Amino acid sequence: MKTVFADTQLLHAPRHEISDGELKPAVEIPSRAEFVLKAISDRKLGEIIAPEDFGLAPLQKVHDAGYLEFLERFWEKWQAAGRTSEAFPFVWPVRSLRADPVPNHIDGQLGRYSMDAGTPLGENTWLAAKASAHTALAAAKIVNEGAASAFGLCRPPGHHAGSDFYGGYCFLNNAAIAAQWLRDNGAERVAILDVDCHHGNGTQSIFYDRSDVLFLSIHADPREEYPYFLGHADETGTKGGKGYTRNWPLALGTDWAGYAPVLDEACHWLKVFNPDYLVVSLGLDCFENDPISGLKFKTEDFSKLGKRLAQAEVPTVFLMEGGYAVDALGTNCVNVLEAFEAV
Ligand code: FKS
Ligand code: ZN
Repeated sequence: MKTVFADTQLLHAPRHEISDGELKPAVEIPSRAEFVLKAISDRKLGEIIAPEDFGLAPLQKVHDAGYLEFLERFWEKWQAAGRTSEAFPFVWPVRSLRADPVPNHIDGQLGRYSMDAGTPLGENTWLAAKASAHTALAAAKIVNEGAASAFGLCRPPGHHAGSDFYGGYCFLNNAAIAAQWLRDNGAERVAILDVDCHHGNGTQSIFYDRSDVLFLSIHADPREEYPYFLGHADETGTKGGKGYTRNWPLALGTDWAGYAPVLDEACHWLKVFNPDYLVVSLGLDCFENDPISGLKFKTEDFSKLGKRLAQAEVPTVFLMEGGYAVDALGTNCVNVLEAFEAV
């Protein structure tokens, strides 16, 4: 299987995040990608290639123009305001406040275009996020050209980012951008299966009223786990998209024995939908030793996941999302991809 990765993705190097009520060392760090690259070459998964430049058009099909401009110009404005460190929002347009007009002040814009204070925005965030999206697009293109699968080593991740907001370490929704690009390049139906331990709220919201992109997500129950405000079982789509979103919130502590039947159910709906392509939002944070999440996969369970996904027999674009047990991240990731190819 080919892997796509751009060195530019390493330029987003957050130092801190707000987590557990304090400023802590960031966990979504460049070395995550380096550990995965090392496992890919050690285990000879296949060639690692850099993405071509897809420009902004495929990003504009998914994201709000004002939001993209905010990301692109952020650092310049931040510096003009005399700020030098990475940025965190501190005020949001919640219930009874107005999201529009978008404020002129950079602190207002940070709140308007974000969902949490756990996602630092820095000097090179835009460049790295754009490269991560291009990695997703290049992986989609490989599969669109006939390969059975491809891996986009996306980082920063994407699934929490909505049309006009960032959060959960995500800025551009790589999976949504890839799925939309596949739709625009010949596919009639695209399915997204999100197996990250956290609900893919951004991806769900982008496709919530559409029947051409199926969104399936298995994740820790949002009553107990980030992102807290979306991902419940009764969210199944709206308008023409009714029935084209499905969520399986799991109890904290769920292991492979509890997960496998749910994955079978998701694969059933995948089969019913009969997509031209499958995009997998591949979080590796269901791992038992992951420092920030509550599900209990063992290393060998990631191989079982890869094998089960292969049985769906759909051309598949894997895009990395979360996973923070850095020493095991490469092994767990390649376990999925290798097992997928072995079927
Ligand atoms: C733990 C605080 C956790 C935020 C968790 C974000 C999860 C991000 C992710 C992604 F794939 F997007 F990276 N705070 N004390 O893993 O879903
Ligand atoms: Zn996650």
